[in-house]
Amino acid sequence: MSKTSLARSASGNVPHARACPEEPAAVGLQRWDNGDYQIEKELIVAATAGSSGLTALGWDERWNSALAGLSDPVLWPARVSRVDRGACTVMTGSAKVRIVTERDVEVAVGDWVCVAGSAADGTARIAAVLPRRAEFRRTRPAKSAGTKVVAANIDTVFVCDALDGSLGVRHLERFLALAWQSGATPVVVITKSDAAPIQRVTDAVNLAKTVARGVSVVVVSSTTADGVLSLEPYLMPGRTVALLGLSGAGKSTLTNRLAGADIAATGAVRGDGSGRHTTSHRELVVLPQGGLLIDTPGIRALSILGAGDGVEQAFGDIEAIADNCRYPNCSHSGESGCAIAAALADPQLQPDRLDAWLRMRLELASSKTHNARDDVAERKRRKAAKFAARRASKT
Ligand SMILES: Nc1nc2c(ncn2[C@@H]2O[C@H](COP(=O)(O)OP(=O)(O)OP(=O)(O)O)[C@@H](O)[C@H]2O)c(=O)[nH]1
Ligand SMILES: [Mg+2]
Ligand SMILES: [Zn+2]
Repeated sequence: MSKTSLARSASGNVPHARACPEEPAAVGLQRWDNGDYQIEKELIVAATAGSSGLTALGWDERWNSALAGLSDPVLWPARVSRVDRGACTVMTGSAKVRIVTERDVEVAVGDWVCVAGSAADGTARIAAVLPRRAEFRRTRPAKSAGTKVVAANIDTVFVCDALDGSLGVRHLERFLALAWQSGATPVVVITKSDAAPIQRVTDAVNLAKTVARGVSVVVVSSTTADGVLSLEPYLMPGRTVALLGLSGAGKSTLTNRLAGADIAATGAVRGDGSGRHTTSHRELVVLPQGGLLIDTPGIRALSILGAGDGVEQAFGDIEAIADNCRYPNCSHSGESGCAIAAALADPQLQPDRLDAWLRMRLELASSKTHNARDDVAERKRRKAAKFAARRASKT
């Protein structure tokens, strides 16, 4: 999916890479902050022990081919489960390993990485990040700082919206556009059904459906487990789901419910319905039933910068009408032959939704200059990552 992130090892060509990579003997060691190594005590999740290692984490033939393409038999694959400043945690299929990350190698939770060196002697380094198949990006809090990947290699995005929350349809549209842009399939998950009367639940579903065209809308309660079973089709072994939404939407509580254990911290919601940003980092967890979940901190400000395709997909209903405008560059603001103007008489087309679409198109147009700046930064980052990978593979 992404063009980014392939930092190749420079350790020379080798006739063939392993069809089935082995883990290094030292896997299962963790480097602690004081620099010591200790046996990693915490297994990924009890359920993965004994299951088929990397496959349980989503490894498949396509990833194997991507690794083989690097033609370097000393690299071993692992999936990134957590990223911190200067270090990340990777899962090898049997243990978690902490690895120091080079400043210029951008890794995201969910990435498949190829590691050079050994965890036992502290030489483990990320030599390559396999090209992502899907990535959910958001703008960094500081506007000028470009975008960052929230979750990589995801199959599904659960856009979580609490019945006691304040997501709103306009916000939901943005989440959906970004989810489509990610390459994953969005599902709207309306949470806390136990906290509202049935009529409010029905109204919330109907409202969500007005903007979630072609998207499943599921209602759940993590308190009573109502509706949780309907999430099962998305949580098949090896499939990865990212939980996204506002703070307080119940993402971590749902993670705990699905994991059957209190693995993620949860926090009370304020009087105004907003959360308290309880989750401070993204984390990939393997569920007992085999699916993989990425719990994320709540996101409020959502820029659709660079998400033109996602907006097109999220507003497929309006885009289809606009295709019939007489002029291909119609601005839909009074030109003759404008199909949108004609469709406004149709009660199916809500003026608010049309407004939202027009505003997003404007936003996309104005983001083009940002994109140009991002491209330069991205080129620099990739170049630096290449050098970092070379250094890593030489140690
Ligand atoms: N009644 C009810 N409360 C819930 C449910 N799910 C979550 N909550 C409550 O909602 C609050 C917020 O839940 P969290 O799971 O921490 O929300 P979050 O989306 O992870 O929030 P951030 O980590 O801040 O992004 C907590 O007090 C939960 O107990 C539910 O199904 N029913
Ligand atoms: Mg949380
Ligand atoms: Zn038009």
